[in-house]
Amino acid sequence: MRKVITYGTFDLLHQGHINLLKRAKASGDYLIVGVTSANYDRYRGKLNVRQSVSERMDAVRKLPFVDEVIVEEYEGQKIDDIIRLHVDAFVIGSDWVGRFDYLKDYCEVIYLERTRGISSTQLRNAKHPIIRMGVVGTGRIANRFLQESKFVSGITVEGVFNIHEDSAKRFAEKHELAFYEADYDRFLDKINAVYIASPHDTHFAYAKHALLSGKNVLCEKPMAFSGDEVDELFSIAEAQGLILMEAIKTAYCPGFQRLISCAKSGKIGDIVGVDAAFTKLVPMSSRELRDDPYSGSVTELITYPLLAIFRLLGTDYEDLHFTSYYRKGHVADLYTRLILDYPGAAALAVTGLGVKSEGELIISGTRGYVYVPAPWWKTEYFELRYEDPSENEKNFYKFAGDGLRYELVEFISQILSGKMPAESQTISRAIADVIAVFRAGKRTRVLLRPDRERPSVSGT
Ligand code: C2G
Repeated sequence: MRKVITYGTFDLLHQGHINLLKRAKASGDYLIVGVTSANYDRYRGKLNVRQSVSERMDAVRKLPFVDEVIVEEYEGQKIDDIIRLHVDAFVIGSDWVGRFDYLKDYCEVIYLERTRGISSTQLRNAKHPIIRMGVVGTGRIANRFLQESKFVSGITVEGVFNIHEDSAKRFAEKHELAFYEADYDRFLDKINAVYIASPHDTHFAYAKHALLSGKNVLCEKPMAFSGDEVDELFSIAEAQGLILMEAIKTAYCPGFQRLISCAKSGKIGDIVGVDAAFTKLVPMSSRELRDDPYSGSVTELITYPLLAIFRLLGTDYEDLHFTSYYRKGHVADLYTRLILDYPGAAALAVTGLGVKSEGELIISGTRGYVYVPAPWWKTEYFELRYEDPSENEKNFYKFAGDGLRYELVEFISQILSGKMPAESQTISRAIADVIAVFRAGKRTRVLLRPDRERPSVSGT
C-alpha cells in the first residue's frame, strides 16, 4: 500500500483544495492530510484564517478520498510524520515548488499544479465569501504581492492586467493565474477587487475606473498627486458602497500599530518631535530617478515617514518646507529633508534615492523617547528610552515576509465590514497634498550636485 501525505490550512474548503486532495489520493492508495493548527499558522505568518482547526479538519475528513486527518503543529513535523507514518510520497500544490525539496531525503516529493481560479459559487457564499482579486501591473511589487497573497486566507488572485499583453501573459503563467487581460473593462468584469501596482502616474485613473465599475480598490502609493484627487476617489468609493485603501503596508503591521499606541499613551509624555527617514540607494539609471515628473525620492518614499508623522501629530501642520538635493539638469530629487511645523511640535521627514542615511524613527517626548531602528517601516522592534536607562523597555514583534499580507488582511476586513476608517482617508489625502506642494516647487530650497561623472555607487 502506497501512503501519501499532504498538508494545508484548508480554510473555507474550496474546489482548489478538493482538486488537490483528489489528485493526491490518485497518486497512491492511502491519503493522510495534515491540517495546520492556529498556532502553527500564526508562526508561519498565515493570516486571516477564519475557521477553527476542528472545523477545517471536519470539512477535510468528510471528503470520501481522505483516509486520515492529523494536525500539523510545528516546523519540522513533516519529517517526523513521514518517518512515523511510513509515508511513500509527499504531495503539495505547485505554489510551493522547490520549497519542500528537503523532504526528498525521506520520501518522494510531488508538486501538483494548483487550480487556477475558484468556482464562483463559493465567492457568493454569504457567510464566508472569498474575494476574487486581480492585479494591475506586472512589476516587482506585483510579483511580491502574489508571493504574499498565498499567506492570506479568504482571497484568491485570479488574473492580471497589463496594457502589454505579453507581460500580462508571462506574469499569469509564472503565477498560475486563471486569466490575463490587456483590456481593462474585460479584466474588471472577472473580479471583485483590484490591486493597483502600475506606474505611479496611472494609479488615479485605474482606481477611478475600477471604482466606477463597482470594484473594491487597493491602490499602491501614492494613490494620486493631489488631495482633491484622493478626495474624489474616496467620494466615489463611498457613493458606490465600495472600499478604497492605499497600500501602505507599514500602517497595518502589528509592530507599527503598537508603537503608535505606545507613543500616544503618554508613556513618553507629550510628543514634541518626530524624525523619520527612509533612504534607498538605487542606480542613477533606475526608474525611480529617470527624468519624468513622477520620479524622485519624495514621490517614491515620503509616504512612509509621513505616515508616522501624521499618525503621531495629525495632519493639521501649520507650515512645511523642503530642502532637496538634485543633479544639475535633472528632475528627480536625490535627497530631501522636509520640515513640518505644528503648534507645539515639529517633524522631520528624510527621503533619499541617491544619498544614504540611517533609516530610523525617533519620537521625542517630554518624559522620554521612542527609538525604532532601521528599517523602522518593517517594524519588528522598538524601544522606549528614558533619562534613567533602568526604565527602558524593549518591544519585539513579528513582521512576516514582505509585510504586504498585513495590508491585504486589512483590505479584506474593510470589504467584509463595509467600513473605511476616516483616519486613513485623511492621511492619504494629506500625503497627496504634501507631494503636490513639493511638485509645485515653491516651498523647496534646492541644493545642486556639482557636475561630474556618474557616481561610483551602483545601487543596492
Ligand atoms: N491549492 C490548490 N489550488 C488552489 C488553492 C490551493 O491546489 N487554488 C492547494 C495548495 O497548493 C496546497 C493545498 O491546496 O497544496 C492547501 O492550501 P492552503 O490551505 O492554502 O494551505 P497552505 O498554506 O498552502 O499550506 O504545512 C502547510 C503547507 O505547507 C501549505
